[in-house]
Amino acid sequence: APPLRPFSIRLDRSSLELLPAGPVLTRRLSDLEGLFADEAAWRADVDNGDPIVYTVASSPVPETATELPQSITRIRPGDVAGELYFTKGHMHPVAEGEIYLGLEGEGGLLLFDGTDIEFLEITPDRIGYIPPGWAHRSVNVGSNDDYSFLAVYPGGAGHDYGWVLEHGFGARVYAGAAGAELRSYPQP
Ligand code: PAN
Ligand code: ZN
Repeated sequence: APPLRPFSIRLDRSSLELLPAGPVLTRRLSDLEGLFADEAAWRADVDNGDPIVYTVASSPVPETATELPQSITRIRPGDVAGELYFTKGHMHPVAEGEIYLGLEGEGGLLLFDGTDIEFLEITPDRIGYIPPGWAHRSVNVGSNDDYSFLAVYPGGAGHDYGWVLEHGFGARVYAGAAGAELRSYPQP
């Protein structure tokens, strides 16, 4: 496909929609198989309504090399046996950077390079920087509200979800008495 012509996109501040809109992806709990620590609790919640965990609404910019796509992820509040709702998480196989801009709610950005763990707090108007070579997962750490953010990433970077199944994230995020708790686990 030829490169796009210049155009602008409106971010509707009340609905947090991108206009014009592109494809929207919906991830239910059943799409997150093998990712939550408590498998039995995950299964029970899937059988009991299989709730939507997050949506990803893309702009019309395609994921092709040299283009710069954007999307808005909205994560619902919730947990599986105390483990807060999150995105699947991925590594970009072509090592390139990415930015997230917080739009609503309280989020956490869990980053893992296979050795080191970082956890960034993302609230409205805060930008999180994801350097090349760091797998990333977003967590809704708020107890009642959606967490939404805008992502801007290189269109040729690709998305490797298998990396996460193999390496994990080095840590999990739980609802604690005094807010979200990051619990790291031993590395294999
Ligand atoms: C984001 C993510 C989005 C959904 O746009 O793709 O938040 O998370 P998963 O892709 O891990 O399900 C991004 O990081 N793009 O590169
Ligand atoms: Zn990414």
